[in-house]
Amino acid sequence: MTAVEVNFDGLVGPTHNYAGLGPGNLASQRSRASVSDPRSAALEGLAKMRRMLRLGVPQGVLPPHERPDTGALRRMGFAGDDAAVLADAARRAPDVLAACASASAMWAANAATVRPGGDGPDGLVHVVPANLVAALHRSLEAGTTTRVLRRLLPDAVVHDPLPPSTGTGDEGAANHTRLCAEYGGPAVHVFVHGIEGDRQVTRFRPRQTLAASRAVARLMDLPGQAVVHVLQAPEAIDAGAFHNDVVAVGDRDVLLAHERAFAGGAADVARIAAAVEARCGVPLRAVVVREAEIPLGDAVRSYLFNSQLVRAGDGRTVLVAPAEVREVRSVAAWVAAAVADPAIPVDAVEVVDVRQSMRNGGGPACLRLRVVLTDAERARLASGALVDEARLDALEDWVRAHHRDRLTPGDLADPALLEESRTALDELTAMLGLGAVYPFQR
Ligand code: SUG
Repeated sequence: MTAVEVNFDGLVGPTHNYAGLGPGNLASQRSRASVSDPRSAALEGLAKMRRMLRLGVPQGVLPPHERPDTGALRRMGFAGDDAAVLADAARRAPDVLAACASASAMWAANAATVRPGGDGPDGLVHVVPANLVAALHRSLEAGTTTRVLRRLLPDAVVHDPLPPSTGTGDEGAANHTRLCAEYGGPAVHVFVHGIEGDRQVTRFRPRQTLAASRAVARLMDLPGQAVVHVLQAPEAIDAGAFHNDVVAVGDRDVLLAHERAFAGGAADVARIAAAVEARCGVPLRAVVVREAEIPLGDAVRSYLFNSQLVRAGDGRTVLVAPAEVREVRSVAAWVAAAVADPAIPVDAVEVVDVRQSMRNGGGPACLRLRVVLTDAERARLASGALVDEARLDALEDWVRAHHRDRLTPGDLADPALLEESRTALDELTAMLGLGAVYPFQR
């Protein structure tokens, strides 16, 4: 069956800010309390989408969530009208307000894990929205994400998120890679987790649990031979790889990973390769980057492995990398050599500037959710879900009309920001043909 991979990017919301909220996320910690620029953040995201479109990769969008989440603030004891809730939270619990104001739904790789229709017996696309229980600000995303995905993909089976508990922490596609010969053919799903049971050996608390990965694979009704579970290397988590997509990326039969990404090292890569060969009938083209070439710290600082590895419309394999790869010497050297090296299956590298997102630990790959769809499935998407150049122009206008170019932590309590945000989202849901998805619209 022919199918293509559609990238759905999270649109950056009007409250994009730096609150140091990401557990184990070094960039987010470093940026804490600095001034953000939501308008540039959103425009950078749209510019990246335009680059993808021009590469011939179908592109969709996911809307931001309603923030600050006054419903969540009320559930945590702040009362009165919206302005009173915001003011009281700012005074008594600024960290809680920051969590409820985060625009973190922009990192769509954490929205869900997706199984293409062809990968299971019922022939339907399956989606498991992530519960994101590792941090308050992200756990607030699950409900709206589930509603949005149900609207967006009316024919898909969109499951409920896994029950929320520390033992079932699920961070979505950031820890999942689907490998195959062709998008529409048989595939192997690689699920990467940071912790098995409750024996934590890392300094930073791992976010994805084996129990969650197993549950997601079960919900997706994947045959045993199509699933490989891999444990993250503890040193990768402690170096800042809070999600596996900070140290590994795959596309079709290509896997690009740092040698210190997986606990089992070469043995894990061999297990993945054996599964791909058996199930997909092709050898895995694995590119394992050695510590001697790129030290783990440089990999995390540059987010090289958080590049999007995509099949361009002309068939080339393109690595869409963050601009920071040029700024870290070992990485810049590797990238320059990679394109010329016939042993590395990357035909071109395109550099994109997503600095506003990067300062919160979100690179190009964090901003997108990959959904493999057939033509028929694509035709059934919500009307405005896919973008073309004209729609991107309209979304840029929308950003310029609604997003501020400067936001400080103190601004999060401004009732005008909440109003601006709601006005923006109301307009956006109409543009995307999503109907009412936010609490303030119901
Ligand atoms: O969960 N940052 C996000 C970044 C997510 C990146 N996604 C992937 N790797 N796929 C996180 O840590 C920071 C928000 C703040 O600090 O204000 C944050 O949540």
